[in-house]
Amino acid sequence: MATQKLFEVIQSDSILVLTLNRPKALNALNKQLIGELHHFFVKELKTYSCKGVILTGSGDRAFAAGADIKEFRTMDAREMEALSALGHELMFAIENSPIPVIAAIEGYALGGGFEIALACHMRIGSEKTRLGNPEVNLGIIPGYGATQRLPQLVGKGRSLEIMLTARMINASEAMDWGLLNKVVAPGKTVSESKEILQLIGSKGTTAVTKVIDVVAAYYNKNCNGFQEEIKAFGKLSATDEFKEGTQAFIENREAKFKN
Ligand code: DAK
Repeated sequence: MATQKLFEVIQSDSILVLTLNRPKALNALNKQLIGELHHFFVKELKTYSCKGVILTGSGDRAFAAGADIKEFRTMDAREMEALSALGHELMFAIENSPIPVIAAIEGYALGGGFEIALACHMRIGSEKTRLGNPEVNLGIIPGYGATQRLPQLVGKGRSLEIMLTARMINASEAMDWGLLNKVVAPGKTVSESKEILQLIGSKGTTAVTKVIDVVAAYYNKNCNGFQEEIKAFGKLSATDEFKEGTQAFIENREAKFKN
């Protein structure tokens, strides 16, 4: 019997909505789910014609309540290492996706679930959103990049507070700290994310991709972000998008980019 997929992909109006689909386990990330997400972001995404991706969880209680604790306590060191490699590749694929990725977070995003959200380009929460890294409660540390990505968003002191106390951050605090881009009513995170992606989708695709690349360069120790910006700027000035964008300004009309 074929194994049932643990996430579903629905495309509408050039936006892909990816839904983690283990509601009974609060969408906890088991090996299969990490594997499927990895396959999607590393292999399948490039075969779609789309302007944005939304990652969300099924049900109204959780984006994802972390790694599947029941499964990972049964895994040996070799399996853990293999999962670790897969998980890190997945997070880098999300973070470096040329297409914007937004996490639409209803309810809990904890541990590995929070780490996926941190790898996304933006995070939209609801009043019921709760974020946290409770790993120290289990005698481990975050393993999918939160030790590195969380300080990029909230700085060292707040990152240490989140990871050392394991306490959950509510939506208004997450908004104040810059963890969430916007807080909306429960049930509205996907529609809000769609609106943002439609707006981004009306811009020049190459410029959008370059913004993602060059901002990522700031956090890449092997890159000089300023040099990357200079190179990207030069390349963009030779594109049809640049011609159309500037022509539209002169003609006092909306730019129509051929994306
Ligand atoms: N894993 C497995 N099952 C989970 C789960 C999880 N993380 N979270 C919830 N569930 C299951 C519960 O066991 C329960 O199942 P049944 O008893 O109904 O069968 C069902 O989901 C509903 O949960 P609750 O009954 O607990 O619901 P409550 O509303 O009372 O509480 C909660 C919600 C989110 C506060 C609570 O469920 C909770 O504390 N969940 C665990 C949160 C957590 O500690 N998450 C794990 C963090 S550690 C790795 C890299 C990264 C990681 C691992 C490995 N490598 C590099 C290899 C990541 C680690 C983590 O994420």
